[in-house]
Amino acid sequence: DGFTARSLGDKKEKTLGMIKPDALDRMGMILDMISHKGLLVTKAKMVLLSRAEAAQFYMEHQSKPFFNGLLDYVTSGPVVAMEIMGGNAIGVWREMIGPTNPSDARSQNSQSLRAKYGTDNTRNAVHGSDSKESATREAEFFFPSAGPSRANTAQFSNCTCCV
Ligand code: IDP
Repeated sequence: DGFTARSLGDKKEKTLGMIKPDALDRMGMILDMISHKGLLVTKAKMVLLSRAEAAQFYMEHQSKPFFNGLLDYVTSGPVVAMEIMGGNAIGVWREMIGPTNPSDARSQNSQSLRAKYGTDNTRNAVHGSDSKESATREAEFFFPSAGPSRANTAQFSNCTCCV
């Protein structure tokens, strides 16, 4: 039987995941892992971020020494943004991706996504919201609920079975 949003019952916490440019060719495996954890991808979009958009997404890091390198990296190719839903989705997805630095990830749990697909502290394959507040802000960034369409992103009507 297929795994549907209906079977989530009241376990509908949302988080925002992003497959970064270096891991785009791992998308199939990443989607498989998400379903195996009992989470559901309820929205997805492939986007080539402009530098200004990337700076907006990562605004909390604008004063960090790695900010420019981070913008170079996340604008180097398309990313896939995903709204991921399920019980404790924020925590489960953070656990699945592992720590920021892939070498720490490899020493902690070799099965995490950053352990498997990350290269270094910048090129770490995936993103995940770290709190309810950032999940809301980041989901709104990629999947705005209202307002004018963003010029460079395709707008799709979203399935309403999960809301
Ligand atoms: P997180 O993605 O694990 O939440 P953050 O501290 O929010 O980590 O950093 C955002 C992103 O910035 C990281 O995923 C990584 O790509 C990059 N980054 C973080 N710390 C460093 C660093 O010390 N050097 C280079 N890049 C970094």
